[in-house]
Amino acid sequence: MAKKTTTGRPVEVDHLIIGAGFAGLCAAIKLQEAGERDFVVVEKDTEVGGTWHANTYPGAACDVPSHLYSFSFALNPDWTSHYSPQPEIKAYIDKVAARSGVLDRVVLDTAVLDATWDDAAQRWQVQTTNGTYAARTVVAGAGGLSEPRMPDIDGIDSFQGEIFHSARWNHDVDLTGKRVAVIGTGASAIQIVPELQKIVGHLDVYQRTPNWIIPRNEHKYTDWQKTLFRRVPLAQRAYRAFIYATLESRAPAFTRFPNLMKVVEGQVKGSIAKAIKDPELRAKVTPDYRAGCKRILISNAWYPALAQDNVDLVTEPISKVTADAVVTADGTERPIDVLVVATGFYVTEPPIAQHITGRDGRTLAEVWDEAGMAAYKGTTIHGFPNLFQVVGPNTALGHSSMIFIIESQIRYVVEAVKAMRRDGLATVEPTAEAQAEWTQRMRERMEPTVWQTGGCASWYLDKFGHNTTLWPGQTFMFRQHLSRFDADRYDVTPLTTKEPVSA
Ligand code: N01
Repeated sequence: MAKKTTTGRPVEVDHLIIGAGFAGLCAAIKLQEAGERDFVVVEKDTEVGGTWHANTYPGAACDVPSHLYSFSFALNPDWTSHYSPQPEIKAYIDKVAARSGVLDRVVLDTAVLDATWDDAAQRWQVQTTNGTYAARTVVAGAGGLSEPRMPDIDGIDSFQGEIFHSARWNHDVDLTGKRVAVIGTGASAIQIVPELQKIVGHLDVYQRTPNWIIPRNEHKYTDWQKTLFRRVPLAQRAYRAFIYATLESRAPAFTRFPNLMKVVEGQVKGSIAKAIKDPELRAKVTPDYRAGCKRILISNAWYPALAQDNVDLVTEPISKVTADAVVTADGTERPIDVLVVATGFYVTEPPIAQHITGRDGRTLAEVWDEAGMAAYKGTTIHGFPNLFQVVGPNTALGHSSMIFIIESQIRYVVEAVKAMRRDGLATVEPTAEAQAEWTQRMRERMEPTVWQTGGCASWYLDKFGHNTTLWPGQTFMFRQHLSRFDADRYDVTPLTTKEPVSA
C-alpha cells in the first residue's frame, strides 16, 4: 500500500485518484500504462471494490451480464454465471487490482475531506483523513451511488429493533424466523426480498411505486465454455460483442421510440399473471407508467416471493415508525423486529461534489445546485481545472454496462494527460461555451426519451425536471465523442519555465 503522509507538508503527486472501485482502478491502471508513475489512489473504505465492496446484502448481484460487466483489458473466462453475484465481482476486482501492480499506490481507509483548486500553485490541494496532497490533476471516481439515503419517515429514529440500509448490511443480525420489514422496491430490494422470504418468519414489503421487472435469463457457464473462453480468447471477445450488441439494440426504445416498451410491458404482465394468482396483488405490482421510465429491473424470484404466505406487500403509505412497528396512513400497525431500508442513494449529484472546490471558491455541489449537473462530455467542468469526473453528468446507463462508459472516460483522461505532457500544459479547463453547448445537446436529446415522457418520478431527474443522469443514446456514440482529447474546446495555460516537467 502507498505511503501515507507523515509530515504536515502535502505530498506532491502528479495525479490523485479518488476511489478504488471500477472507475478509480481503471484510471490508475491506464495512467500507469501510459507511463504515468506519480499518482496515488485514495479510498475511503478498507478494501478496493467500491460499490461491490459496500453492497453485500443477501442476493446482491449485477444485472448486466458478467462477460460485459468486466474490463475489456482484463477479460475473465471463469465467470460462473451469466449474471455474477457480488462476491464473484468483488473477487474479480481484487484480482485485477493485484495483477495490475497499482495496489502499492492505493491508500485505503482514507476519505477526501476537501479538494480545493489553488490557482497560484496550479494544483489541487487535497485534504484527506490521512494527510494532505498537492496534485496536478484529480480524477474523481468516487461513484454516484455511494451515500445511502435513509428515508425521512416520522419516528424512524425511535425504532428500538435492528435497522440498517441495504448498502450497509448488518451480517451480525440473524433474521431467521424474525418479523422483518423492507422499505423500497428498487433494484436492491428486489434482490433482497426473495432471499429474506426463505428465512424470515414474516416479511412486510413497503412499496411506494411498482417497477417493471423482466425475467432474468440466468444460466451457469459449463466447464466446456470456460475452457473455450480460456483457450480461444477470440471466442470470448465474440461472445462479449454479441452481448454488447444485444443490449445496445435496446437503446432506441429508451431514447427515441418509447412506444416499443409496450412489448416489455406485455412480457412483464405475463410473468405477473403466471406467478401471482391473487388479482389484488397483481394490480398492486403492475405499474401505470411506461416501462423504462424508471430502471427496468430483472428477476425471476420477485413475483413468486411476493405470492408466498409469509409476505405482505403493503402499498398504503407509511405514516410513521414507532419503537417496534411500522404504521401506515390507514392506521394499521405492523409490529417488526428488524427494519431493512432499501431506499437508495443520494443521487442527483455524486456525493464527492460537496468536497471539491473550484477556481471561484464554490464547491461543485454549489455550482450544480444552482443550475443542475453539467460537465463537458460528462467528464470535465468549467471552473474546475484539471478535474476529471468519472461517471459524471449524463454518463449513467439504464441499458448496458457502466464499465464501457468508465473505460471510454478514462481513455479521454489519458489522452488529456498525454496532451498536457506533450504540449507543456499546466492546466486544461473546458470553456464555458463548450460545456453549455454540450449541456444543451443533452437536453435536446432527452426530450423524446422514455425518462422524460414515460409518466413516472425517478431519481434520474433533477429538481429542474432534467435528466442529468443518463446518457441519451448508444454507448458507442459516447465512446466516439470521447475518442480524442479536443484541446480546442479547452482553456489551457502553459507550464511556467521554472516548472519542472516530471518525466
Ligand atoms: O435504490 P432505488 P436501489 N418511503 O432508488 C423507495 C443500482 N443497483 O438501491 O420508486 C417509501 O432504485 C423507492 O420508491 P419510489 C441501480 O442503478 C443495481 O434499489 O421512489 N419508499 C424505491 O422503491 C439502481 O437503480 C443493482 O417511489 C421509499 C426504493 O425505495 C440503483 O443502484 C442492484 C422512500 C429505492 O430504490 C439504486 O437502487 C442494486 C420512502 N421515504 C442497485 N424513499 C444491480 O445491478 C425511497 N423509497 C442488480
